[in-house]
Amino acid sequence: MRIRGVILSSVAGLGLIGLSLALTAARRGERVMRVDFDKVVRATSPAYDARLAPAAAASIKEFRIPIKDATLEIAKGVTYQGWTFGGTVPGPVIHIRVGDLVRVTVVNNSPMPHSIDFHAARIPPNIAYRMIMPKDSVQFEFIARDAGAFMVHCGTPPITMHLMQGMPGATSRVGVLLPAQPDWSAEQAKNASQVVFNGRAFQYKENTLKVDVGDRVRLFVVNAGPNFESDFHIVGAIFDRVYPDGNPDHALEDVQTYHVPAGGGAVFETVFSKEASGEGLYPFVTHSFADAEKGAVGIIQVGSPKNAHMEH
Ligand SMILES: [Cu+2]
Repeated sequence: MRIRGVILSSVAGLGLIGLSLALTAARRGERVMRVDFDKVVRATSPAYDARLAPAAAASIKEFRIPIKDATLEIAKGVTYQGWTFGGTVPGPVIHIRVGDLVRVTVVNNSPMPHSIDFHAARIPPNIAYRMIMPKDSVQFEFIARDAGAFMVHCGTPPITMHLMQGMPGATSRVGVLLPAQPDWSAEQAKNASQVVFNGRAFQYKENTLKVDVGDRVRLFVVNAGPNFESDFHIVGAIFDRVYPDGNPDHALEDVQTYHVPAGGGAVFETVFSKEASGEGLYPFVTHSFADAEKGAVGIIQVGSPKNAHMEH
């Protein structure tokens, strides 16, 4: 039985960190992996690539993250000028293992000050998360001590504005964006015009996430907020495991819906076994349906169902 890893992220400038549930804490030599997110850019067309590749074996992982402006599409035909990590919303997905030494370099190639905040790190934020002026950079390192699905985001005030402009880096929903540009007053009133998985409304309804009958599917859901909870649910399935925070020590069993707080993460697992949730189409939603109707709905396609369309 294969395990499929899927990441889902919320809103604007956010990055997600998936810390593998496999707690292989032992150091695996001192091999170094380097990734420059100026060169490694996740596909966003026809939909943001939701697959999570296995974490590399190297125990030292170095990441270069550029901050840059980009034109982004939050719903069909609705674009805005966003602020991003690595040019996409959500930003890069950083997959590391507990015990890894993680080195981060953030380079600000945009015309305004930004910063970065790694929820996965235990680190003095006044140093690591300081303001990065245009053309400046910041470097810090930390040991990954906690398993989970973590948010990465810009922490420059006003933080909600930086989040709605596209500066989260990881998993689950909520775009508080109006046509053309984010609307500050609507955001302050918590009045979202779009609520999205991985940056664009309804993208996984049109481009379903495909798995095989018998697959165990693992979803890393991080809620970028900025201001909403996400009530994650798959129609026609039960999560046999939910890991609040993504921590294997927090496991819950047989759950229908589980909420992910703004700035939080969780890992969800279900099996599409032949005997139960077999071949078919399974919508995943935030069960706060006003948000689902604004874009936070996608479809997991199991096998090759004959009537491959949903009535709702
Ligand atoms: Cu920012």
